[in-house]
Amino acid sequence: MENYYDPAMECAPREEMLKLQNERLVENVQHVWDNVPFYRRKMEEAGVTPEDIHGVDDLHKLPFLTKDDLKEAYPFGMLGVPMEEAVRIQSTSGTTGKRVVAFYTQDDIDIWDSCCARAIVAAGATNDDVCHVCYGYGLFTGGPGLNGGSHLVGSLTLPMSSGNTERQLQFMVDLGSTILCCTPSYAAYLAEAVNEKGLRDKIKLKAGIFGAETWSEEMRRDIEKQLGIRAYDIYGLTEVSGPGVSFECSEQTGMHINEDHFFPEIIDPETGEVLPEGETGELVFTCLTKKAFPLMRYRTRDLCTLSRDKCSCGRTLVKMSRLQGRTDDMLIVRGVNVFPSQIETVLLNEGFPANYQITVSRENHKDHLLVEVEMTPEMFSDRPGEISRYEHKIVESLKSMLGLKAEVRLVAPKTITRSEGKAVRVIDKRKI
Ligand code: DLL
Repeated sequence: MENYYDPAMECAPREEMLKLQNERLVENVQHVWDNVPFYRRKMEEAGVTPEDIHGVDDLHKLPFLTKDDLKEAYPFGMLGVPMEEAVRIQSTSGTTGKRVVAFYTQDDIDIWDSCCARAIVAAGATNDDVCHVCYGYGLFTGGPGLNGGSHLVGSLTLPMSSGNTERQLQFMVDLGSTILCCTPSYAAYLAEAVNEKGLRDKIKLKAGIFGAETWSEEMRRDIEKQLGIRAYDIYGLTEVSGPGVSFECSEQTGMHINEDHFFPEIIDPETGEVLPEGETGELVFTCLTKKAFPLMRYRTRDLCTLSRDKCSCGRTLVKMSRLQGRTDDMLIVRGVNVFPSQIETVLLNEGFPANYQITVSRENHKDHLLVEVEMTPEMFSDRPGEISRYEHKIVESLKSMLGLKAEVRLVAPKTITRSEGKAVRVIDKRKI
């Protein structure tokens, strides 16, 4: 609905936004100093007090927070309000060790919902739409975040959660879902099922809001084509609230950051030095308004670039590029840096679906990179000679993209396990 497109914030002149950010930062640093002993100690160790912070130009004086800090502070060490003011927790999707738990006041949730509402409106939705949310609900932020945003917009919200593809399709058809919210890998799976069951003419989808995992431009075009929709990227992380930290607009060239709430920096992950606009590095966020879990200079480990180039949608909010990977998902294979997203780009460019798995193992002290990729049903019916020709072609393309020889194995359609949430693309047996 109109009022969740907020031009006063989303299209503010740079000086006005900067003024607001400066005021909000000064206030939130004082809040953290007064209420979060864990971070106050870090500030004291760095020899900095709230009096040293007059605005975002002073941000570099503040110490970073890392995931390890949050694990150390688990569960209540970063809580910034008395327990009776906290109304919700959510938690990261990590599978090993202690999870990070993030706290929210009602105001924090209202801010988060409004950020998701901005994303939903930017994807073209109004209160006439039917918003089909099949991100997971529960501790994961995907379901609750988009659900809250959809309510604010006034769309009819279907809180489907993930899984049970039959039911997803039935509701999609019967209730006339128009906006699909899920991970891109689940969207690809649903698209496959829609076409197989001949439902393409029976669905009314017009847009998708897909995030929570890396996906390539090629995968976007593929999903768009298969479902006849526009597919928009959405980014966020539990520690900083959840989905809606940034979102794509009609231009589809990166995600506008809700920088009235979350101040971004890009740093060199090795040295911690702040990098100029346009350079690739690790994304760092400072929460300007959140009170229950007010993280300062949180290192996300996500790699991207920031841009203030004029956007055709009229928003002036800074844009982050599609994620180029994470500092911790980069594989080093025989000394060569490999991002799974590079492999995905090659596979989709060669006309394969985004159903693949990468396995790295070590044999006789030598790394071995295996890429298994599903064939389309048409390729599967080709002669065996054709199949090995496809394999050879991918080996060559990977070699020119990565400078590395990989083993490529084409497998039958539907043999790689489908994901309903975040896809598991990489198995690194060297770490097991
Ligand atoms: O994945 C929040 C979310 C839910 C975002 C639904 C978008 C949609 P976490 O489980 O805490 O939270 O995982 C956060 O997921 O640091 C990124 O590495 C990755 N990620 C999130 N969005 C994107 C995206 C949610 N659009 C981590 N593209 C982040 C690539 C993404 N990676």
